[in-house]
Amino acid sequence: MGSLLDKLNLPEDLPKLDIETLDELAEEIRQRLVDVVSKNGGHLASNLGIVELTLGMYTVWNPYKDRIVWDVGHQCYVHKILTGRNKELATLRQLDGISGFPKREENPADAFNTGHSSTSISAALGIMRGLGLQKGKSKCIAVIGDGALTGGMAFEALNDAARVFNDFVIILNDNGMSISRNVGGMSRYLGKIRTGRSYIRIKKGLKNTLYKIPFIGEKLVKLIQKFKLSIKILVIPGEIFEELGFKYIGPVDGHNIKAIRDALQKADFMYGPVIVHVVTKKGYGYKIAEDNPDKFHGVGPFDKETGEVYSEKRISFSKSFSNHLCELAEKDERVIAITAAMQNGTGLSDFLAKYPDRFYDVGIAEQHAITMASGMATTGVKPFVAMYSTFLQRAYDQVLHDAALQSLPIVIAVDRAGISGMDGETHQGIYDMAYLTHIPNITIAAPCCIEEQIQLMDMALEYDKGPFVIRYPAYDEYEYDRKFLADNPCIIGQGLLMEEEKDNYDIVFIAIGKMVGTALKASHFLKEKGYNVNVFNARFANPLDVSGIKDLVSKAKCYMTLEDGVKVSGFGSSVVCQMAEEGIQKPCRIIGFPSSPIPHGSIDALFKRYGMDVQSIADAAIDMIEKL
Ligand SMILES: Cc1ncc(C[n+]2csc(CCOP(=O)(O)OP(=O)(O)O)c2C)c(N)n1
Repeated sequence: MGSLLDKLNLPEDLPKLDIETLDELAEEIRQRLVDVVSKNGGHLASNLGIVELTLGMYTVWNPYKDRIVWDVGHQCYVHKILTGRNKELATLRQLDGISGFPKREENPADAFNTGHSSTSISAALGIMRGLGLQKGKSKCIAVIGDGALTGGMAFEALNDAARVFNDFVIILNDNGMSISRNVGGMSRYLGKIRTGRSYIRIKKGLKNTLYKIPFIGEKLVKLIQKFKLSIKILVIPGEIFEELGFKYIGPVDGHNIKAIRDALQKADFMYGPVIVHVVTKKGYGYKIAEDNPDKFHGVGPFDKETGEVYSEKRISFSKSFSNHLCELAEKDERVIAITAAMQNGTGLSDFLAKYPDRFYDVGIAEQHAITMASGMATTGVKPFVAMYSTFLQRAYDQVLHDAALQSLPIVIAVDRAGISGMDGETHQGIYDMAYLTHIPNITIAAPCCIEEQIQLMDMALEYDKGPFVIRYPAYDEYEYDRKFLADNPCIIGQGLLMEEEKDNYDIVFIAIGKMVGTALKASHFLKEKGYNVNVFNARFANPLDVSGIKDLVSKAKCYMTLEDGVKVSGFGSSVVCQMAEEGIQKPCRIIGFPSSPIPHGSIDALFKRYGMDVQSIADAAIDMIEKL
């Protein structure tokens, strides 16, 4: 471990250090980031890009006294190193280790928990208003990236923040990137400021054009120079923010600690809301990440010398989704792909390469994505919106109000459904079945494997009676009998009995999605112990195969539902509710996650901790049978 990080009392010593020492410290932090993330995985490029900015901030503000809210929070590793967690960084994202996101419960310097994008300005404004009421003296600061600034909440908060008079600072960390290249009008505007084009070109261009106007040209230029304000909006960097009501400082070189410190000191002295526009480079200082900022945005363990990621050999659901969507697009011109800033994660980069005119990245704007897709569906095109389960939470109302109530046939491909693992509670995709199942006119399917996913996509393309959701995790985990699945293709609202039909079962497992494989493994274990078991692959959470499940449960002493989502209001609750309505009263157990937050950790470790691994399920089943 580097000597400065060991020697210094952080963050208190930072304001006393000279620039040379701060630069040296920046270097040490970078090495530490690469060391830890290459072993544990995590958000590397964003953290490398924000080293100098974080150091500069803590020469001016104290994170224990002032309140700093990190948007998304994925770039908080430097903050963690500087607030007493350098040693613990080795446990980053591991079960019971430190989180990869700010956590109030972890350290008082973490002012607000984040994970989903575009919340920082709202949260910091709330803290400021709360402290203001209590006559607090802290500075409230939101640090937001240009990617996060594309989210609707950020615009709502900017609108509100523009009228405050207190000490409120927004630091805009502008690297031109979301996970991939950033998109949209605001991004284009920031790009012009970054490159100085808005000021120089427009000013020069305007002057030259005016001069060319016969007789009055010269007079006009003088007049405009006199009343400079009238053309200010066109020529001064950050003028949009100033017109909204903010003071604007920038653009500042985000890798020059002195320039950052000077700008932030200036912001510190100002009254009212201030935006400091800092220009950074994602991956800065580690060439491999600088050259591939999207690959190293969020990355698994890798070789730090070569940058080679120790990646999965299995084909992911995202990849098969993307491959098959390209096939569908080739056959059917109606197919459109939509992402909310997650083109790589959802596998849509391949689609973009092949069908750029039929691909839309709308920015970090899940709500807009769903409503825009709904609008498109009214015109007869077939939008496939690919979104992580956790981020679809943002668009609940849009799914209900804009798509479902009008029975609009959009397809929502819900990726990373279930436990997503090391990003922790803000990113677990365990709520979607619970918050979607009750929506009118909605179909919710969960393939157990890639073959089923492909069949469901074909079905969704032809379906025209409402939104069609296909939810799937990163990988399927079981070696299915592919021929058996092909011989028994998906039919809407019908499940599939996975093993030969018998009577008088000791227990039947009613499983959905990824849990079908787990149920089959548990069932094999039970069979070896002499129990009579079967597994039902529900395939659909809505509409539920009530008659199929009823038949099977009627032949069993007891049953167990299995889902990789929350128990309350989820798949199992629907099954139990339906069985009760059908007058079937059999002992049952719902296997799923509790509603308490599920922390970070590997997927396997979390399944084990919550009693959802094969052995725990088999044990619970035996316990249930033996108690009958
Ligand atoms: C609501 C929501 N949608 C998507 C994401 C996934 N996500 C995490 S970071 C990120 C890009 C953020 O870009 P920016 O704010 O510019 O930060 P940078 O990593 O470039 O520093 C995205 C899309 C998220 N965290 N929250």
